[in-house]
Amino acid sequence: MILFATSNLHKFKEAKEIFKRYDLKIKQVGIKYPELQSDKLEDVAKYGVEYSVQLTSAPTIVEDSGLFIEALRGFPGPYSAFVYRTTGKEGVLRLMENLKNRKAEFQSVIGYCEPNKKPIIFKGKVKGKISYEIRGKFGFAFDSIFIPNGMTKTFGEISLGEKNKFSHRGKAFRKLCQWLKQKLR
Ligand code: ITT
Repeated sequence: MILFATSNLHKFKEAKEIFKRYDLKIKQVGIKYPELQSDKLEDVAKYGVEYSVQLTSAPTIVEDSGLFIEALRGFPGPYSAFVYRTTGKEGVLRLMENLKNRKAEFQSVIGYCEPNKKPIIFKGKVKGKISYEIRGKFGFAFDSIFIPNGMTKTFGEISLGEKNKFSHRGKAFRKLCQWLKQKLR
């Protein structure tokens, strides 16, 4: 059993769907770990999981993620949760109103840590573009304005299972699950 320290139920549901495919168990714990002020998701994930594992005393993960928009030089990136809470996806679309370059990517970094061990990092990315309007009501946060490369639909227009096949989080969690399976052999 792995504990996932997160306050975001959407993240947890996506992770759980992948764990299930690997026949592994994951449980949400509502620890709110301090978020380091850093430009790097990896630093935030490492610090967060080292903090959380001390409270759980069991194998624990945290996941830090963000949306990086090329024309905005990577904004909102590590500040995605804050930007979503404040200006929301409408604010991001407004910032991009006259911009032709719509390239963006989602990144996910998982920090995994066992008690008294060093954290291990797993990463995933998905490239795509920012739509011109909000489309779809599935998913969460920026899903309805992000179109992954090779698709015409936004993440907001596809199911959780479909999103997991392409998404940053799907990729990072599959890496983690493969590694856990290897370890259990
Ligand atoms: P925890 O820290 O408690 O896990 P959180 O939502 O605050 O939850 P982050 O600090 O990692 O998590 O913030 C990531 C933000 O990036 C998230 O709140 C969304 O705004 C955005 N984001 C990340 N992955 C996303 C996805 O798959 N779809 C839509 N938006 C996403």
